[in-house]
Amino acid sequence: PSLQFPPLLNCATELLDRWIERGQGDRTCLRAPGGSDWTYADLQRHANRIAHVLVRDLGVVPGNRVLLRGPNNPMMVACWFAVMKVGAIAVTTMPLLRAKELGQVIDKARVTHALCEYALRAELEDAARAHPTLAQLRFFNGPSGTGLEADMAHHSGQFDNVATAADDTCLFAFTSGTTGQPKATMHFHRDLLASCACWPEHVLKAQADDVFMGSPPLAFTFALGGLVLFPMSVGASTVLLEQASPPQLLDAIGEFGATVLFTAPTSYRAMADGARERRLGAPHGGPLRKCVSAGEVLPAATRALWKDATGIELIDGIGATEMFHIFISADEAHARPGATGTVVPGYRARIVDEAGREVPPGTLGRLAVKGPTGCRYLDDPRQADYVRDGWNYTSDAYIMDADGYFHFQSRVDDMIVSAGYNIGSPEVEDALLQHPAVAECAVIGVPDAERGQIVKAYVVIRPGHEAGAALVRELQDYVKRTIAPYKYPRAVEFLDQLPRTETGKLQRFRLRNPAP
Ligand code: 3UK
Repeated sequence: PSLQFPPLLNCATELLDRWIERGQGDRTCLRAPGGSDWTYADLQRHANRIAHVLVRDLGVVPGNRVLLRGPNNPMMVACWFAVMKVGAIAVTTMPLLRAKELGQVIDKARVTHALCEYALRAELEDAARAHPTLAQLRFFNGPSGTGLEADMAHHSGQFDNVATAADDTCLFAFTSGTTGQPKATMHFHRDLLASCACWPEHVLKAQADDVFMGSPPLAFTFALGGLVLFPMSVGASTVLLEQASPPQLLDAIGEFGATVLFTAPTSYRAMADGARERRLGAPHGGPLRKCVSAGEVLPAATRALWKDATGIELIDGIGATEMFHIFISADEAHARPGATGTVVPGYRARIVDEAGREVPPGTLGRLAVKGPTGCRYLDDPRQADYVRDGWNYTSDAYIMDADGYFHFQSRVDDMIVSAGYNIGSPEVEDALLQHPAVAECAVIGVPDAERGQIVKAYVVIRPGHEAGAALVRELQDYVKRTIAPYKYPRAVEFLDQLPRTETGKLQRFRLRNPAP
């Protein structure tokens, strides 16, 4: 794949129809528990029929915004490709959104049409009643012979894709909103194909016989890339799981023989014991060979735990909805504990100070990136803050070392300043995670009259340990022995679970301002 694209380009043609043109339509494409496997030709036929429904029955024209809503399953992928084929814009939404949030999405994206999993229809129907611009809804995976599938039966499995421009928008992806109002980011057909040519090509290096699997919802671009675009760009197959809690994921890895896995750091941590018992991992003779972690900082302790359990070195990568996918990462051979990795070929990255000037290696600053993908917020004044001179200014505080490895410190707004010291939460979290009593933890700064802020840790303990003053003291001493003592948590609170988004991200603002 190259980063040069012709003026007319449709990502469905490149990722899906090309395989049939090349006589490879019989390759397995999509698999799901309890369902039959779909070949590339099956997916094409489904997507083509849905494309006809969109154009002929629902009146979709290029540029219309089509909301997609459902768990990760083959029909969702067929709907997504159908939207690409007709030159419309896919507006992907997280399955857990309620009517009020769906209403915000409908307004912001000016959604006129929706394709939705039957089981998730109630909230969308409520939202559509309150937002009548969304006039056309079709439901799939409902009672047999009804809904979208019934309409599809009237149409041909052949469809001529709309000749979209390479820089026509095809996707509105909403940011996960760990803080503030969600923003919509716009991506072009060529952005998605450029993404396939960068990180997957240079870092992941998957092959046609790989079996992809993972937990994030397809509305998260980490999953749209990792579970749909990247496997299909190499002709591999992907297993779609509607539910992928750590135990469910462990079972599915065994059942389907997954070779490439995408999930969040906490999920690797939760699966480690089970993975060890099942002897998952190519070094132990199993099929699993590549494990990708993104969405949150990967603690060195979690990297070590997974390596010990499976023999597999995790591939960490930082991506962002704004950039579509991963731009700093390291493959198994180049991974360094405590570092996200080096810049992905195709991208440039640098660390800048408050004034936007590049700082020398070893200096803390804000991460800025530039490359073939980039941020375009839909109708949002924050665009001017995020993109300047083609550089995308992330919200992440990083240090680049002399070897060009990037070390995540914290989100810029989460940096703890205590008695004049800068303290990044991940470092304290990593120290705590090495203690046998700690299942999960989160560290934030809380206001303190004397020090400005103090370090506070929220800890979920493992079964068999007891919360209390003795454990607090033990954890504090442990951190003091593991990293610079001034970083130890002066406050420790035990919780049953940590507040997280649907994409596995910690919601630090909910720890700072607990709901009443
Ligand atoms: C944080 C990380 C440390 C970081 C994403 C891969 O997470 C994704 O997109 P979002 O828009 O969030 C972006 C923010 O999440 N983050 C993500 N990965 C890492 N921090 N180490 C990491 N490896 O704060 C970043 O700014 O939800 C990840 C691919 C596509 C994505 N959209």
